Amino acid sequence: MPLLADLHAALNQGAIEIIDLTAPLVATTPILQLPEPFANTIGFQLEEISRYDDRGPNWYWNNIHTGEHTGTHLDAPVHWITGRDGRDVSQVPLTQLIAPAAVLDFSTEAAADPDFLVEVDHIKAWEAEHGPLPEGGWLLCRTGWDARSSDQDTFLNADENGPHTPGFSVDCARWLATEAPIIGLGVETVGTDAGAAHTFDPAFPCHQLLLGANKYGLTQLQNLAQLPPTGALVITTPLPIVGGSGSPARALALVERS
Ligand code: 23J
Ligand code: MN
Repeated sequence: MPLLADLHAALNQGAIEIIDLTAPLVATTPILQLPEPFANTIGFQLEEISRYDDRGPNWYWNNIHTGEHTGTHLDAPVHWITGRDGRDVSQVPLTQLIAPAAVLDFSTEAAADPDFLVEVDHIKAWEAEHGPLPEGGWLLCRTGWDARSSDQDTFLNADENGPHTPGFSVDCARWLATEAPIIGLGVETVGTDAGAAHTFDPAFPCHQLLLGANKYGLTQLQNLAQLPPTGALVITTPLPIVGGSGSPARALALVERS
């Protein structure tokens, strides 16, 4: 079967384009800021071991310091108490690491209202136009928030009442967890939940309900604007951290160009 040779030729000829959905990992990569009394993740940092110097004359290398949930990353079911008996990040089936995506665009709504919440009806309206959400695939939600990802303050968009970033209503999170055929939810924001989701009932419903349904989160995605509403194939590569609750990941989308 010449399928892989055909794929390689299509990639080289540009008939299939590779879109990088990953935010670069730098010390200024935004990280979630939970309020007191909760503990927070560390950001990304390089610690130089040697750089063609006394410590190693012919070689350059670093230790990396990072949280599991720093930058573009995958949330595994065990990240949340509702998924504590579910998969850790090393246990994600390989077939789910290559999966189709539906791409929904709420950038207009999020620009008008940073607290915009996707409702079930928004998704049903999208399905009426584009067909059902992909079985075994991702729902990727574009909000335009990737344009803010180089600056922690505008990315988190917090005031005295907490962060203001778009997300999903409790009903929508429940529907995505229990009714939709998806394996997970991908977003451009710091987490799958809205900035105000600490005030929802239940709090952080995307985490609570989707991870509890053995589904995944994929966060801080970029370049979703370059994807078609249907037909993209997403390759996600979390590190196989045994027992890990998540991992930074390279996320790539394959898109057919005609
Ligand atoms: C821990 C607690 C709350 C949240 C999160 C983590 C995340 O967003 C995450 O990266 O999983 S909202
Ligand atoms: Mn996370």
